[in-house]
Amino acid sequence: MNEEKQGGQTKLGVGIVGTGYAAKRRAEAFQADERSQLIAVTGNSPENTATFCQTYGIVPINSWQQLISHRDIELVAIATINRDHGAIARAALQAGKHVIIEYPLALNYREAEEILALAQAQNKLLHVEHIELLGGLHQAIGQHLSEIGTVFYARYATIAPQRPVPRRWTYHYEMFGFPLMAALSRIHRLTDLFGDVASISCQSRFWDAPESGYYTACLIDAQLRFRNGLIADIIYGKGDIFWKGDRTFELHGDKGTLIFEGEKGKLVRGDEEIAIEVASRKGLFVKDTQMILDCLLKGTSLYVDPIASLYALKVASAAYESAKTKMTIELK
Ligand code: NAP
Ligand code: BLA
Repeated sequence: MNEEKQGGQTKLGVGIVGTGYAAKRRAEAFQADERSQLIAVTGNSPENTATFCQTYGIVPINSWQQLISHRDIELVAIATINRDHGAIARAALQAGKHVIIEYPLALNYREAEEILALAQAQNKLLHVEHIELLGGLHQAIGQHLSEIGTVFYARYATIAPQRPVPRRWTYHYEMFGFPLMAALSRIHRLTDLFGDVASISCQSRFWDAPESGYYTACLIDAQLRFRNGLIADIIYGKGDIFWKGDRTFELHGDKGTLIFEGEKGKLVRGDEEIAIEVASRKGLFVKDTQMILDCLLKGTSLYVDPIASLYALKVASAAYESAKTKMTIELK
C-alpha cells in the first residue's frame, strides 16, 4: 500500500506504462485529482521518457515488469502500444494491482477473456477506457436517436490521409494489430447503440512500406448485420493512398436521418434540416479518470463495463477472421 499520507488520507498510488498522448492526459488527470498520486512511469525511448518525467516531476522505471511490482503503486494505467496490452494487464493483475487500459484490452479475444476472468478472480478493477462513449458525438446521437424512428442502416467512415507516413507503431501490423481491433471504438459505438451483431463480412487491404512489418496505408471495409436487422458499414482508412479525409457517421431511420460530419451534426427529414451541437473532444480523459477514482473510492459504477468492450473485441476479431478467410462470419 502507498505509505504517502496527506491530510491523514492515503492517496492512491498510480504508475503509467507509456509516455504518449493518452499517457500525458492520464498523468495530468491523476495529478489534478487530490485522491491520487502519480508515482512513476515506464516508457520506450529514453528521451521521451526523460521529458515525460521532467514534465510531471516523477521518476522513470526501467521496465513495465518492475513498475507493476512497485510497492507504492496500486493502480497501473496501460497507455502503450497495443501489442503489449494483454501481457502487461495480465501481469499487473497477477501482481495484485488495479488496471486501467486505453483500449483495446488485448489483440486476441481469448486472451482478453482470460484477463477479464483474472480481474474477477483477483477482485481488482479492470477498466477498459472507451472515451468515445463520453464524447460529444455519442452523446448527441443518444439524445436524438428517438427522433428518427427505427434505424435500419448506419454508415461510419473514418478516413485519414497522411503523407508522408511516419514509421510509427500505428502503421505496424503487430504493434497496432488488426485496425478494427486497434480502433475498437468504431465497432463499440455501434454495439453500444444497437446491441448484438449476427454476422459480419469484412474486406481489408494494406499497402506495405519498404521496412518490414510496416505499411503506408490501409483500408478496412466491414459490413455488419445486427440482430435487430440493422445493417452497418464501418470504413476505416489511413495513410498515403488517400487524398481526402472523411469522418462521417450517418444513421438512417424510418422517420429521419442523422448525419455527423466531423463535429457538425444535423437531423434531416425531407426538406427539414435541424443543426445539432456536438461538444468538443477535449477533457474526456479527465472525465474517465474521475469516474475511475469515484468507482475505487466511493464504489460508484463506471460508464462502461469491460464485458461490453470484450464484446466489441469479439466482433472485431470476427471481422479479422472474415478479412482473412473472405467468408461471412456468423456470431454465436
Ligand atoms: P502515442 O502517443 O503514439 O504513444 C505511444 C507510446 O508507446 C509512447 O510511450 C511510445 O514511446 C510507446 N512506444 C512506441 N513504440 C514502442 C515500441 N516499439 N515498444 C514499446 N513502446 C513503444 O499513442 P497514444 O495515442 O497515446 O496511444 C496509446 C494507447 O492508447 C493505444 O493503445 C491507443 O489505442 C490508446 N488510446 C489512445 C487514445 C488517444 O486519444 N490518443 C484514445 C483511446 C485509446 P516512444 O514515443 O518513446 O517511442
Ligand atoms: C482515439 N487517437 C485515438 C487512438 C489513437 C489516437 C492511436 C486509438 C485508436 C483509434 O480509435 O483510432 C491517436 N488521435 C491520435 C493522434 C491524433 C489524434 C496521433 O487526434 C493527432 C491529432 N486524440 C488525440 C487528440 C484528440 C484525441 C489531439 O490525440 C482530440 C482532442 C481524441 N482520440 C481521441 C478520441 C479517441 C481517440 C476522442 C477515441 C476514439 C473515438 O472517438 O472514436
